[in-house]
Amino acid sequence: MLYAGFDCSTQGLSAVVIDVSGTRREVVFRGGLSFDDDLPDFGTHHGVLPSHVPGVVHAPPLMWAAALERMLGRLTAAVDGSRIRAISGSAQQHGSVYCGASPHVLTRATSPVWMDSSTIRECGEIESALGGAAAVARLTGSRAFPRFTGPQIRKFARDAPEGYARTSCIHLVSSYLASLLIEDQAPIDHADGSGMNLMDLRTRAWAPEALEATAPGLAARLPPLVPSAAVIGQLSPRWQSRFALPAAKIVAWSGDNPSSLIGTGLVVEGRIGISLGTSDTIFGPMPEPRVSTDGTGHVFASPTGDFMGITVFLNGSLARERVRDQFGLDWNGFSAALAATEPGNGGAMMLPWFEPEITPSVPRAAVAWHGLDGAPPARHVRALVEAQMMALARHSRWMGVSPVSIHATGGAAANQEILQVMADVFNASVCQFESTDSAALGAALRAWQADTALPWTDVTADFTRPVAGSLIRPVQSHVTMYQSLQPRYSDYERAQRPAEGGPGAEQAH
Ligand code: XUL
Repeated sequence: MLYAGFDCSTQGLSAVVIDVSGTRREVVFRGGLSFDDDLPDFGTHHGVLPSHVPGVVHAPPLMWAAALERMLGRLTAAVDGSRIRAISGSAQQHGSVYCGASPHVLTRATSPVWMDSSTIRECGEIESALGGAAAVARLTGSRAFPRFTGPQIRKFARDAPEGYARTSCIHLVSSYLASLLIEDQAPIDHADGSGMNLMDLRTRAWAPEALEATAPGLAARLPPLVPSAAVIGQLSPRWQSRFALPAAKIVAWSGDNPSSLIGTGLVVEGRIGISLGTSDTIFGPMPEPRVSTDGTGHVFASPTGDFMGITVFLNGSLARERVRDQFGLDWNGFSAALAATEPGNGGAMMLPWFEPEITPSVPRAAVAWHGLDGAPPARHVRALVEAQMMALARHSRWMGVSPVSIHATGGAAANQEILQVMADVFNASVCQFESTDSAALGAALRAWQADTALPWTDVTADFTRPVAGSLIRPVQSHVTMYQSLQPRYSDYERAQRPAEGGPGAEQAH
């Protein structure tokens, strides 16, 4: 029995097929394609279209559709497609696709994606209409964010009223691709629906007041919401005959972060994930929909039926690379610098806001160093990594989760010295997890779980194992030291943040 999962990310589309026949638990296919390289006719650069308008970042939905078709071709050339029982998928969150009566008809040629930050005005308007940022966060799980779908829809309805009038159905990237597979308008799942500023997080229904505050006639243009484990239809006859596939069940597609939660085994409270990528992200399951009091985190419905919290820090590897290059180091030198310096760094600190930061909200780049004048490069490196870990810990407290174990993913998770600082700051054990295609794997696992209703721990156990030998335990003397350092770090962060304003700005605590 095979289950297939896709992930349509910013820069490419990947797929994973798992074989779970009998006692087998095996990944039998992994594939990925790059939008820029494999579909050059769409003219994207890093998966998005060149734009001259500040803050506007779009991509062509037909490129995602072409990528899905091409990947299905590769997949069926590699595995026996007739054994596929169910298919699900995930996609970059927040992006919106504007369709007519059929998902094959687009009423807007391009889709704003999550990197688009052109809707600051709309965020302000939506927040005012709904009683402020905190009220929007309480209702939808996040205050209004420029990349979230609601503000983007509002902008389209205002800037292109005719296009909006011709639009019958507004999809997320996930539900758009699911629609193509069933050749009908697919529903939006609760998890990806949480990234729109339109869904009532507690009832998991569209929030009428949020729809009202966003655009006229929006209720009629949104597909229904369904649980992430819903079977939404069957693979359409066209796909079946084109690729010799059976009438496989199509399970609701979801967002890449919710799918990655499953694909990295974060299905038990007390486990959290920290992804050290271009940006750093901390995310994990939450039993209750607590919302972020400082306005920077998000709560989404989780594919397991619970909730998940996620906080994004823009200056992740971006900042690590800047500091590495500033001192002419390579990654080995970076690790050696951490190994050669003392936890706490003799009181030296930094704030790594090389680019405007999402968490905490820092609207303009503003790097700060303290106590490091004339200090050797190694202490700068330690100051950076400690600052990043302190920020991850400080700005995830709102999730109310005390992590016992941390699943570290992303390129920088290969660095044991960074993971040691993480373990010491969080007072939790840390393991490195493979995450190259955690969202596509999560989608395949979701397809299996939806088909069988097996417990999540059974579904994830054999597919989400830590990298052998990667376990790092906290050192108690370092833990105590970092606990005493947290208030000083928090004061320093507060003092250094430039005057704020606009969406994403922190509210009073
Ligand atoms: C999450 C977010 C990104 C995209 C990337 O809120 O905007 O992680 O989902 O694909």
